[in-house]
Amino acid sequence: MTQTPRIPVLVIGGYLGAGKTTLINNVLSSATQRIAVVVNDFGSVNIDASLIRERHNDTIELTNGCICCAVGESLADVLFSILDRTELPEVVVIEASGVANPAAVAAFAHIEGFHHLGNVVLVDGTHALETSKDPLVGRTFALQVQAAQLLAITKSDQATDSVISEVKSIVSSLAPSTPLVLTTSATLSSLMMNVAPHSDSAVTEAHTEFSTTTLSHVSAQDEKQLLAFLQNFPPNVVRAKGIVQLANGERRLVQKVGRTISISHTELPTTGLGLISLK
Ligand SMILES: Nc1nc2c(ncn2[C@@H]2O[C@H](COP(=O)(O)OP(=O)(O)O)[C@@H](O)[C@H]2O)c(=O)[nH]1
Ligand SMILES: [Mg+2]
Ligand SMILES: [Zn+2]
Repeated sequence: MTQTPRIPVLVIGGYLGAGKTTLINNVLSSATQRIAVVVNDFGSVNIDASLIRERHNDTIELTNGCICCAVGESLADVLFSILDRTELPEVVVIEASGVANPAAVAAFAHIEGFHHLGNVVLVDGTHALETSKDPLVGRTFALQVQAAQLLAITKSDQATDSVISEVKSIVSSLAPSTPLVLTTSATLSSLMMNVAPHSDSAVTEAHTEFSTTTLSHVSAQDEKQLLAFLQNFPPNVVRAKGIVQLANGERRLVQKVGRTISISHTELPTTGLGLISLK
């Protein structure tokens, strides 16, 4: 009988825009292990997979639905197909969707052939005060924090010390015994070593408070017009991302998290804009 491989699975969770893709990209740029990345996007525009794929071939995308509930079965299929490979990855990293309960995603990591290393849950230092108190999404946020074996507060470079300490106290009150680190651009290898042993409980619910939309034909004259367009989104649009063409043919990667907008050059093809809104 051949020995069954047990591939460690690390789940990266955290609310919309918390910095999951950024973290994974940072890790991949210095990783020495063979890592397979599975990226789940709640919206239909999965630029995360393209952003990761720019640096990393072994990237599998699961778009248009959340793996902790709606498209759960396809995550199982992806994991089974990884086991069929002749050369197995040494680690599987799953980027959960921003609305997912990481505990429910982690349940898949108990498929035979894998073992669950842990859930690293990112908390956006610049938005967590609002998100945690929001009547619609506060519970999603709390479930994510409580599912963590390791918590990381991101964007600490963009928030004041007093905001960060408030975020810390909210997070610690939700998960008093979970280790918490502060990052501007954490590396997963150092995070992984801090993931403690744990047990999982899977909670699966549909995320009825969120809806997704794709604006397929967004174009803008220039960056200024693009910025104005993004600033005018109604406040219930909590996340937007995509690649948009300007009149001069150049393309821009657009990221909007809450009120924070970033626009940067990209050579990737246009995707339109994927929006996630609160109903
Ligand atoms: N200033 C700052 N921005 C960050 C940090 N991490 C992520 N971001 C930005 O936050 C936005 C959302 O990041 P992304 O990784 O796509 O979040 P995800 O939706 O959780 O995957 C992007 O514009 C990132 O550049 C950080 O540590 N500091
Ligand atoms: Mg992402
Ligand atoms: Zn889900």
